[in-house]
Amino acid sequence: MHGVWRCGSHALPLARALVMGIVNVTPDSFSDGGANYDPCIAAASAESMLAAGADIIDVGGESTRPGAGEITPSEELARVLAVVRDAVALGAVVSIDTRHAEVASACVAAGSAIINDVSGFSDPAMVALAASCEAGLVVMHMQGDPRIMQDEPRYGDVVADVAAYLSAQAMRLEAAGVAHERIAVDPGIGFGKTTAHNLELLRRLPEIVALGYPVLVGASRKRFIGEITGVSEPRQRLAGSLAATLESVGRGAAVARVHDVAETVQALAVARAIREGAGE
Ligand code: HH2
Repeated sequence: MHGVWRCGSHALPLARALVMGIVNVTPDSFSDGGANYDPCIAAASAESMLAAGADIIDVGGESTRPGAGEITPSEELARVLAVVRDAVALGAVVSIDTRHAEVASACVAAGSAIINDVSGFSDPAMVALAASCEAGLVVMHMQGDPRIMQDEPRYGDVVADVAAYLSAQAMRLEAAGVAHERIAVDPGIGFGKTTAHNLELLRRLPEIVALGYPVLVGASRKRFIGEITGVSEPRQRLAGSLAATLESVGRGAAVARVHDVAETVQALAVARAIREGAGE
């Protein structure tokens, strides 16, 4: 199954995996230590990720790091809006990473083509917004919320539970009038999951792919990589992140959400050439 992911005026082809570059306009992201908190630096990061081959730029203004505090939607919007505008002006397919309908709505009006909601469109205001626009949607699974999600997460069968949730949320969006081709799903690596849960989700990713939506995986620099390897500094987890991306794409992931775009593009090109004999 290939087809396209419809995101506003863009129809993103799914014949090869797409790379989504992460721009966190936050002071406290676990993964980059706040390197892109200054909007000018964030816009420059977006530009270099595009030059390195990013298909999508994901802009976020709220850290969802386990235990992170919440900020108001207006503070979040003040962080992201200029960066979204700059990235749109560069011609990027821009995704807004937010749980707040008010932030998503303003960013879609500013040209964002994708709403990436780590709370899985559980807020009716997000569903209403999704139904009222043409943006692509990322429906992510999270158990609990960022403040408490790592306090002893429990599942019956983690893959079956996550798949059932994603399917129900996607059907809810479709029932509200959202076209199937606008929806992508994401198992939410690290969101209310132990290392064993994350590994099981990645190993059995084809069961999520079988739902019939493009699957996005965000494993880049995450804590489970540190737990497996003993590497405690997130910025030192590139090699582990590449391994997770290649294993995910090999199991059918359509989109890789990553910090290190150039390295990911290179790794995916080689893996694809080996699989398909399609070297450049
Ligand atoms: N992970 C993070 C944030 N947003 N969105 C999707 N769809 N999937 C993910 O796995 C995902 C996400 C957390 O990572 P990061 O943005 O690097 O860190 P922080 O939340 O601390 O800013």
